[in-house]
Amino acid sequence: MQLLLMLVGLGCGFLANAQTDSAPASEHNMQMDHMAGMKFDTTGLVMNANASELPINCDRISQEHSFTVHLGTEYADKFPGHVFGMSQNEYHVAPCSVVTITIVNEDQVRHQWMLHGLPRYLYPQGMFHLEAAGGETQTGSFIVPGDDQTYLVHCDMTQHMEKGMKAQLIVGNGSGDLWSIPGISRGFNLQEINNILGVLLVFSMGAMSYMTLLYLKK
Ligand SMILES: [Cu+2]
Repeated sequence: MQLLLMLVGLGCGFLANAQTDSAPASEHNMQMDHMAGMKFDTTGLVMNANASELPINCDRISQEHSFTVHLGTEYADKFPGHVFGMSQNEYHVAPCSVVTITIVNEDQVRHQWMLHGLPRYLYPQGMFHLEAAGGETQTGSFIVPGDDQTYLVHCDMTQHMEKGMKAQLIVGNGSGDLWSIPGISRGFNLQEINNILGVLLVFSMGAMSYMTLLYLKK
């Protein structure tokens, strides 16, 4: 019995030591991550934030833009067939501007505001990313390059983009609308393509029957 108590005591001591040892290490990691434009905790995360380093085709910050975006099922109501939504599906910003995004997650599930296509020498994987746990808010900034470009914004949680969490950020004059942006552009319509294929099939069958008849008449 005494041996058992000793073993339990040793085990607890080891665990307590492990916890006190790991606390400074995780604080250190948080600081390191913060320096690289990253911040994460139980409320969510900010990844690749950058409000000071200029893209190579910018010689100064031209303007500052701020947007507060609400995320949740409520914003899907006006778009039939959608489940999740964003309060804003299009953003217009000036080339070389610094853009600050605040997301307010009104759902209980996690949501993201993820922008793709930024220069990789400034933003790892070309991405700026905010993520908020249910009921939480996150804020982050990034600087857009100097050319006219349309960037994809979406939530990358499984099926959230397909169910409505998709937007576009237009720098300058942009490079054309992306497809399937709720309230802005049309989606990829499979039904329409099926209809066209159906008409072609009927037409080709008719033509073949006519030719067969002509052949038989000979
Ligand atoms: Cu989402």
